Amino acid sequence: MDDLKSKYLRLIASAADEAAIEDVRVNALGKKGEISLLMRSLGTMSPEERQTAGPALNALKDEINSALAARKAALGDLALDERLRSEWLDVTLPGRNRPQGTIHPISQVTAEVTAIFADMGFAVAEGPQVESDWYNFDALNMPSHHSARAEMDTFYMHRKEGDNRPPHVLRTHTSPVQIRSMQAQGAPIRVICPGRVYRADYDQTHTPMFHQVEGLAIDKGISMANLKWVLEEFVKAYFEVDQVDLRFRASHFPFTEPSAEVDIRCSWEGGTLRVGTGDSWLEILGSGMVHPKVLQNAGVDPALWQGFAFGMGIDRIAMLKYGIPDLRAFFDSDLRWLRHYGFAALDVPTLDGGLSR
Ligand code: 2U9
Repeated sequence: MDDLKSKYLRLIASAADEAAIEDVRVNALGKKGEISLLMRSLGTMSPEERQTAGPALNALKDEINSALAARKAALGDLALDERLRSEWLDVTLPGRNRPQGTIHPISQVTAEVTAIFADMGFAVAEGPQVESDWYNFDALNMPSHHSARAEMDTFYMHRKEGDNRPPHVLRTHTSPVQIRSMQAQGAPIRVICPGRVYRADYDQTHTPMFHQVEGLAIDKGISMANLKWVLEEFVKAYFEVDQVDLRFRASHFPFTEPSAEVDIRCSWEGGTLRVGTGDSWLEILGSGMVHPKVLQNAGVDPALWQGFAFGMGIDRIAMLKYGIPDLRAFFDSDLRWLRHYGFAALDVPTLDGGLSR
């Protein structure tokens, strides 16, 4: 009996879970268990033998039963301890409200440019990316024989066989939006038109889709002087410097007359751009006085109204301001690049709060 007792107490102590405990119980005290069989053999003993073996067997059975119960309770405690350890939660930790995504540099720069021109009284207008060739070309003083049209590497939409009307195009600039804005609201008007534009061109400095922002101001008595002031204010605010030097170089665009390309004074010391000082010039935009034919095409009388327009590449000015070396990375959706060059979602650019932080 002592052998049985130590054997079963050892098995119970080493039982690792409830199933193991149950196995031990069946082997010892089940119908055909070792101790049960011994108890059944009491009937075959002499009365004297039974008098000592009976109470001893009962005591053994009780001891095994309470060892089983104790082991079961201990395993339950261990399981509870483990759950308390692994499911522990510090409810005093602050909430984790950091957004997962970032604002793409192109969205950031569009917001910055919009904030600057909004402060000077310009509204924002948007329009379709698939345009008729009239809005994209003719209205802008680029008739079908015009060489500038051929130079624009235009994407043409498909026409059904036998339909000889000129095909629609993916707009090559946002200028059609200014035409639509003038048609809708007439003069005076001040708008900027940011958005996607398309040209069939792909190399280190060109992607088939890129972003432009164009501006238009039409009123009575507007001159190049107003253009120059607006652009100076823009460049100072955008590059976050107190002083800039602009250089207007005579140029030619079909939709403006006279036309000028605008450079800003800068330096490239140590490979980083500094705007305002230095001996280098950096081209950042094109501009001019809106051609009278363009005003007329948009339903505005050029004898009463005149104004200026300008256009720039958002991708290009984003690269310059934020030191982004490769244009094509803008459109790769590379998460590491987006985390590096992206902006915090809650930092909305404003002139008083700061454009970029
Ligand atoms: C209307 C009248 C005139 C918009 C203008 C430019 C000059 C210009 C380029 C800058 C870099 C295009 O993205 S880019 O390649 N743009 O140089 N854009 S004047 O002139 C307009 C627009 C609309 C009704």
